[in-house]
Order: sequence, then structure tokens, then C-alpha cells
Amino acid sequence: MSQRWLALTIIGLGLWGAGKSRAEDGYRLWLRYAPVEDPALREAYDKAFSSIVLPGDAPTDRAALKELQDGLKGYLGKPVPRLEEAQEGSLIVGTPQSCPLIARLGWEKDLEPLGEEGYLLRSALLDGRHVTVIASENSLGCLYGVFHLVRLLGTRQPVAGLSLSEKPKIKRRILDHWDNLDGSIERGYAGKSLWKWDELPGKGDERVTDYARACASVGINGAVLNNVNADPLILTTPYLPKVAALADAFRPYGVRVYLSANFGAPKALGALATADPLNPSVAKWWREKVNEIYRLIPDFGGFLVKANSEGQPGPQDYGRTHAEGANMLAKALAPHGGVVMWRAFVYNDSVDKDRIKRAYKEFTPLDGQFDPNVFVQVKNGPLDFQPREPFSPLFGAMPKTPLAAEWEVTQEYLGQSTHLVYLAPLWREFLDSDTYAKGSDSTVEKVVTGELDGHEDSLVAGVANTGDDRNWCGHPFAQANWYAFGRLAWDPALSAETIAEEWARLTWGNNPQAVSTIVSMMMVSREAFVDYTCPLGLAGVFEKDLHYAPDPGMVDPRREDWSAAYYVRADEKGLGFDRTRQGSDAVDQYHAPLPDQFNGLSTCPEKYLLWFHHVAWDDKMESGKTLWDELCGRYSRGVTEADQIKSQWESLKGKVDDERWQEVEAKLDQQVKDAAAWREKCLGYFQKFIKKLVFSEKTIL
Ligand code: GCW
Repeated sequence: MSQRWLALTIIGLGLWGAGKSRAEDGYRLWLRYAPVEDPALREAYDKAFSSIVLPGDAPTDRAALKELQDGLKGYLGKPVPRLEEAQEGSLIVGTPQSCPLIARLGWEKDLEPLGEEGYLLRSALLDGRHVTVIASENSLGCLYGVFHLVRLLGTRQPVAGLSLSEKPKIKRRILDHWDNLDGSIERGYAGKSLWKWDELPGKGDERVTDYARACASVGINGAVLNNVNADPLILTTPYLPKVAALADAFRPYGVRVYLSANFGAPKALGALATADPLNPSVAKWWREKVNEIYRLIPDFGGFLVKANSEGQPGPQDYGRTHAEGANMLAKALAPHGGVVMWRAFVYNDSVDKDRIKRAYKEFTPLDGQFDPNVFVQVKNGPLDFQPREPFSPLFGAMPKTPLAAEWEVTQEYLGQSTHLVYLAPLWREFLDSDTYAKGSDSTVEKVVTGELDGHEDSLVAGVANTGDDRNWCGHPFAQANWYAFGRLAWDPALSAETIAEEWARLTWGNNPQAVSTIVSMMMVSREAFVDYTCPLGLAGVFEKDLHYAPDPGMVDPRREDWSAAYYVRADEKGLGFDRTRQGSDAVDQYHAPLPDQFNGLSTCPEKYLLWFHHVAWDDKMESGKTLWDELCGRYSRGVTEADQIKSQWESLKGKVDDERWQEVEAKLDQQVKDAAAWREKCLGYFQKFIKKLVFSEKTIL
């Protein structure tokens, strides 16, 4: 070895030893367990957690133990021993059944209301010794408590005098994977599917375990494995053992498996001549299929169904209703405790001329007709995961039916894995919206948690953004959306900013400048994206099929309501879709006072203006500017914001690891270029409709 190489190797090894050159390829997500920088804090943690007492030995207990051991070793730089008896500084984890020390504390009354997933995380004095206790009624609650504790340490919080009690506010917190059996992912931007169907069952896959672990760390407790555009083959005997193998791998982490079911399966698989839900042989076929699934997967969660939507088969093919279809499946699942998630993403053009009104018109008359184990699963907005939409009026309009909220974690319409867009503010806006279903303060959040209408079961689903890319999500910042989905599903009252800060600390380190810069970049990113693609309530502006860039003049020959021009409605007079009482009257699908508010040009919130109104080019906006000038200003603001996000990132060079810094920098470079190009494309298109142009923004075109 030459002298130079020797020197470099020594330096390299030295850095490795100091933990600095550890590859930061994003694989470890927010579970990096990086050494505590501050010696005083490290000492405090060291004292507080000198040993682990975790007597349980179920697979979930072992997962919790491993997480604690890995976490503490990472933070403290040395292994923490597992003991049988508590000492000063022990961390005691378990249920009153698995752990006699916890039984002695007599906390049963406090634990009971927290249920199987809830936990207490408390500092306590036991026989004169200071200890920390994570207690739950169930191992899964303990695992969630462990993830809470490692999150506290990862964000460098004090750990003296802990007195926390947690339980999820939503029961089912599910990732919907739009993964196809050939390994491709519909709307996936991070590689191929994590499920390697050819290799399953049999070969254990560390990646699959790490997926479940990451899900559990943010409280996600279910996964629909396959695309809602479902291949019926998933329900066949060659595939079900593969599904069972994944369920086995997920189980220690409390992630239950669900499947998307093709409603036409009995027919498509050649078993029967029909899939009519009222035909007894069809019901029998599903019952037997469900029994077969539960023999292999006793804790199977249930079916997600996209029926009579975008060409998928459904009960309407046989003159039956959505409720008749859903209930037939629900009856097969009920004896096993399974549920049906019946999607309301339907837009049959014979129902109404305005696409966004159709789901409401089809589903509200069915309220009260669904079996108790059916959720109607509704996208947050009435159109389709746009950068901004008002909430779907179905929330608050079906009080007798538990409504599941569906969010898109994958950024189909929000820059995919190229643009940095943090989605928690979008979901927060949705949850905070008031439906006025039972007077004011009938928020969407209360509808979804079940609180408003007294539903026991509740569900939020996120269309996953994971794939087999090394960093899981394509863009290092897209990981934040997976993280935020889980955190908000667990506690839909959390603020977007709190979640951003947690994620930033855990993912990028605790350098204060880095943390505050990253949080501020994230918090502005969604509004910036709205500005440079579809400000003032524009929607549906995206290019055909790909949905990456806006193309507001796009006309899709296949369907009018797949055309951007159908939504944007630019003409010589102005811009926007008239959904007032003079127009499609979509405003009246909401509860008072929203219809009047949305209907009035001056009372409609500006962020939804062009969603509800066709506005004249020279109408005055809140700023006093004309619509045209306001639009120019908004698009330009978006470009400036994208640019600022990039400059902020550049100020962090050397403050975060170089490997991921470079990767983000390259993506931001593209984002800034796209933002400018998109402003030109959109304004250029609108401009064609305006006869007399007065430019007050010099930067434009
Ligand atoms: O947003 C649209 C997507 C489709 C998707 C569909 C749906 C799975 O472009 O790719 O299909 O929504 O939600 O069913």
C-alpha cells in the first residue's frame, strides 16, 4: 500500500470509529440512533438507562428489546445490559402479566382505558430505586412505548420525571400499497415493490422486517399489500401462502395484512359465471375464500375494494348497489372480525355533469345501509389528491357509516420523488376543516376519529410512497410524509410543525441551525407547490397520465373529466369552475353555513376561489389586484419560494451529512427549474384568453 493510501485508510478508519463516515444513504430513516452529542445529556441518559428489565419473550417483546438495545447502544455508544432484577436506573418494560415488577406497581386502573396499543411511560420509584417504566396491557403497547422513548432520546428531550400516557385516537392506521404482482407500483416513485412475490414464501427478507419496524415506530398497524386496481390472482392458492409469509414477518410489529379484492374475482378466476353479490353461489365463493385466508392468516384485516370505478368491476354491473356489494363481503368477513374498506372514489358521468359531485350523490342515499364492519373510504378531497382541494362533502354527510379517510402519501400530483413537498400541512388543513354537520366544531377530524357520530371503529389510510429504492421513498424528504402519516394517524391533533421538527431531528441530526432551517423549508413547501402549479383553488391542471407537470390546456380524448381544461375553464371572460348555484351547485353539498360562504364571490375563501367560481380576469382580489395580476404574483411567489428553499438547503452544507445533502441539492435544483417552467407554461396558457393585458409583474414571461 502506498504511503498516501495508508494515510487515507487510517483517516478513514478514524472517522469510521468516530461514527462520522457511516454511510448515510437514507436506509435507516428516522431510526438512526445517532450518538448523543452533548456529554452532559449523554451522562444523564446513561444514568437514567443503565439496564433493561424486559422479561417478556413473545416475538413483539423481542422486537421491543432489540429496539431498545439498538437505540441505547447508538445513543450512548455502548451496550446496555438486560437484567432480571431492577437496579437504580433500570428501564422496566412489560405488561402486568409479563413483568412482576409492573404488576407490583398497581397501575391496572390507569392501563385499562389505554387498551392494547396504549401505554404509560413514567419515571417511578421502586424499592427506593429510580426507574423508568413502559407499561401496557399488551406487548404491542410496550413496543409503541419503546418507540416513544427512543424518539424522546433521538430528539434529545429530558427524561427525568416522565409521566406520559398515550393511546391512538384512530384504530386502524393503514398504508395502502398500490403494488402490482409484477413488482411495479402504480404511482410509485421509489423503485419496485418491496414484496418479492417470486421469492415468497420461504426466503426471509430483512427489508420486509425493517418496513414493518418503521411502520410500528410511527404507529402504523395495517398494510394493504396490493393495488386497488386489483389482480384477482392475489386471492388464489399460489399467492395466499406468500401473503401469509408477509403477515408472519409483520406480526411482531403489530402490522396486520389486508388485501385489495377484485369484486369480479369469482368470475375472473373462472370459478363462476357471475360476480352478482346477491347470487348465493357468489356469496358462498367469497365465504370459502375468506375462510381459506383466515386459516393461513388468523389476524387478517379485511378487504379494500375499488368497485365500479375507473373500469373496475362492481355490484352495479348487476344492478346492485354499493351497499349490497360491500355487505356481501362484510358478511363473509364478520365471523373472523374482518372489515371491508369500500372506496367512494367513483365518478360515473351519468350521475352529474360535475365530476366532483358524483360520489356524494351515489353514496349519501346509502347511509345506514352498510353492515357494521364496512367503512366507506373517502379521499380527502372530492376530486383526486390535488395539491389543494376543499374537504370532500361526504365527511359529515353519512353519520350512520364509519368513514375512513384516504390520503395520498405518494406524491402523484405533488412533484413525485423530485419535489420537496411536506404533506402534513395539507392533511392538517383537511382535519381542521369544519363540516358543520352538527353545528360548528364538527371537524373532519371528529368525523374520522368516530367521535362526532359515536363510531367505535375508525380508520385512516395513506397510499404508500415506499419502494425498494435504498432510501425507501425516492426523495430523502419524502420519508417525512411516511413519518407524518403515521404520527397524524395516531394522533390527528398533532401540529404539522411538531411532526416536522421531530422528523428533522431524528433524520438529519440535532444541529439547531439544521433543525430550524429544515423545519422552515418543510413548512413552506406545500404552499410553494400550490403557488407554482395551481394557486387560488385551481385544480386538475396536471398533464395526462403522468401527473407530474401542470398542463392546464390538456384535453384528454378519452374522457372530458380527465382533461385539465375541463377543470380550469379558462375563457375570454375569466378562469375557474362555476360551482355556485348558478353553476353546478356543488356548494350545496355542504352543511350551512358553508354553501352560502362558498357561493359568494366575496365570502369564498380565496384559497378555494377558482374551485367554486368562474372569476373575471379583472375582478379584484383581496390584495386589491386583478385576478390576472394576482395569479402572476402567486406563480412568481412559488418560484421564489422554491428558490428560497434551495438557498436554505445550501446554508446547511457541512451541517448535515454530505451524501444526502448532495442528493437533496440535485433534486432541489430540478425543483427550481420546474417551478419556473411551470409558471411559464400556466401563465402562457391563461394569457391566450386575455385580450387586453396589463402586466404589473415584470418577472412574468
Ligand atoms: O388518482 C388516481 C390515480 C390512479 C388511481 C386512482 C384511484 C389506483 O391516477 O392511478 O388508481 O386514482 O385512486 O383508484
